[in-house]
Amino acid sequence: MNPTFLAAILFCFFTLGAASAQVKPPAAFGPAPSENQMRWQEMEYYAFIHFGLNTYTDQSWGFGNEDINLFNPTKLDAREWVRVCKESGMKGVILTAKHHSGFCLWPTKYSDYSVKNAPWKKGQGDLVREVADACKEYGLKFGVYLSPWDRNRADYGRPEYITYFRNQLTELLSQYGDVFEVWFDGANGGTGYYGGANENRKIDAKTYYDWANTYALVRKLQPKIVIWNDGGDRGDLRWVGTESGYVGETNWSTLNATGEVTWPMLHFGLEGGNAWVPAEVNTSIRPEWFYHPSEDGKVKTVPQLLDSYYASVGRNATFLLNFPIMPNGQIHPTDIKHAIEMGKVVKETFAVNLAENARATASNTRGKSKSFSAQNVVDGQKDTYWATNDNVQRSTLTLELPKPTLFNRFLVQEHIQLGQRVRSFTVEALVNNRWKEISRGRTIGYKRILRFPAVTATKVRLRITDTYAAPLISSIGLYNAPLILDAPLITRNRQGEVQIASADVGPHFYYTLDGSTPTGKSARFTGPVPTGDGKVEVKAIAFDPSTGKFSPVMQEKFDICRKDWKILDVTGNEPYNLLDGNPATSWKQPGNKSLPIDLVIDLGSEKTLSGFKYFPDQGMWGPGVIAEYEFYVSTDNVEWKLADKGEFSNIKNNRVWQIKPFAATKGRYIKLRALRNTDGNNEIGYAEVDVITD
Ligand code: FUL
Repeated sequence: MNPTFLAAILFCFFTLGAASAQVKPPAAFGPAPSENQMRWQEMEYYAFIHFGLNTYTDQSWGFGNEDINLFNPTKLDAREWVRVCKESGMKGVILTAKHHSGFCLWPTKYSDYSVKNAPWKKGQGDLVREVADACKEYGLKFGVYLSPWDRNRADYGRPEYITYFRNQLTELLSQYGDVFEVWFDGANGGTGYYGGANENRKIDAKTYYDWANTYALVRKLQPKIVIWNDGGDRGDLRWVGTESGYVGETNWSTLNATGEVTWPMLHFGLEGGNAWVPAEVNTSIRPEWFYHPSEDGKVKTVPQLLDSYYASVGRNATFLLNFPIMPNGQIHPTDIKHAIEMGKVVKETFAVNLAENARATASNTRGKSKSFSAQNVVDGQKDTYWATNDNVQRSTLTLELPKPTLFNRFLVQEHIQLGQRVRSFTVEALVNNRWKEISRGRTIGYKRILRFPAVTATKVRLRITDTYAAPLISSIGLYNAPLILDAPLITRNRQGEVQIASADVGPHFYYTLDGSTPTGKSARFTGPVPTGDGKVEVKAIAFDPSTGKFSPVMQEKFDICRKDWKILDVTGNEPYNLLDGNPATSWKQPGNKSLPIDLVIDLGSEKTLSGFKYFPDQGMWGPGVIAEYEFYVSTDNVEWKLADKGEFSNIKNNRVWQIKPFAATKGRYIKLRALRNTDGNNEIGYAEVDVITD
């Protein structure tokens, strides 16, 4: 036989034989990401930049008539912004090309309200170009925010505006190279300048923008883009229902393609939904999106930023962190410092997978095939995965570590290209020869990172306890993150129990109740500490057991316990948020009241009162911060004595504890009367209210 012919036959025999022995990959389950969504998801962390005329007027939302001559940054260098983003570990930048005020950061042909008429670079500047070019130079992706709502345009609300809006989109999506994401903010309609009309205009965000055709235009101009839209048709991504920097712990990347999207759907996704709409967590490094000098002291700390990282990237979402730009055109040094430091911690934490040399075995492997073996979860390849047979509901993957290993993070990823499947799982570690559950969760998705106090283990196992279809796990990582040792937060609840906590998980806390400085020999905090009814001074420190380092000391003085206090003339439990010792919870007076608005509390028995304390709501929207007050004391809730009155100076800019001493007076009832708030409306809120006795 001709040897070439024989070789051909043998070749066919072996290749076909091998192919028939091959185990088929699992079929997709439910919706799955598009290539664009997949590429976007893998970016994980990227920046928002808010800059515009609002920066010069100290506003959150410009009215649309702000003086264009104000826009004159003198130290702007977009390359520097992008360098900071890159150094912080971010993979892209989304610029507010046009915010609600309508002012455009590029010299659009279609409006005069843009940089071309501003003093900056004598009208020759194009900030969109500068940022897009800097992104190219630094290897970051570029995205744009184009507000659908435009408070400057005379034609806003009429069909002509849609043409204008699409013309602008066309400029942005065709003149600046690749755009990875477009952001269509949901805020829509309301009062505005509107070319001098100065009126209130309402539109229906679902129909007015004709999203179907707007999206078609976007996709035609930028085939690789993802669309974020909060106000209209389903985009490629979803908002998570809060701007505070976290998504639900359980987070499905699905919604239904049509129908209403409720808040829980935004925050947790919709289990079993028929469309792939993954979550993007957007938050600002400061309370607000645009720069306000009053927030220079409120830049999120490294632990707070890390917390958001774990509550976004670590929960199957991406993280979009905003930098407000200062009037001089720069990012504030504190923001730079915190962002870079946070990026460094993330990089160091996840640099080496402590499980990379582990031997992985599984209770079940698809067709017993090597292609789907457990070992794939630690092979460093993102496209290989462990899979079980199709009908397996519960399964276990065990990692045998070469040596006892200390870790406090567990990272796990599903191969989401074939759908999000896992519905619940636990993580267990073999510690001193006994299996111990160290964490558990419901969803995994693209990436899940669990935090827990450090353990030393020789084996770790992932137990899939419920899943829609065979679990496809593409990677598992173990890491030992350095603990961030900020001075701990000390609170005392209504029952008089003291709690000590920090942004990180894992530090030990030591405390004293006698005024002495805590050390590693002081009482260790293991749970709420009862402190009785009286006053108490608590000092605490955090300690990292793996480095032996301590945090600075935190000190708090608490007055009498508030357990017998009753808030009068209110219903439900929510008002008691203002007595719960937790500065993050608050209560707002019902909206139908007009000023002055009273808060009346029965202290349960007569006290000698010598002052009061007020901590304003820390929320961003309508917090109802009291600016002017009167404080009354009564023994019988009938006759009231004015104990103090005045203003909370600078509370608008700095929402810290307000402490107001007054001449000692006896009473059982107190009344905090709000005369004015910082926003000139009737909203009144409280995060905490307390008294000073004796
Ligand atoms: C919000 C806007 O109204 C804010 O000003 C900011 O741009 C933020 C990212 O989205 O809805």
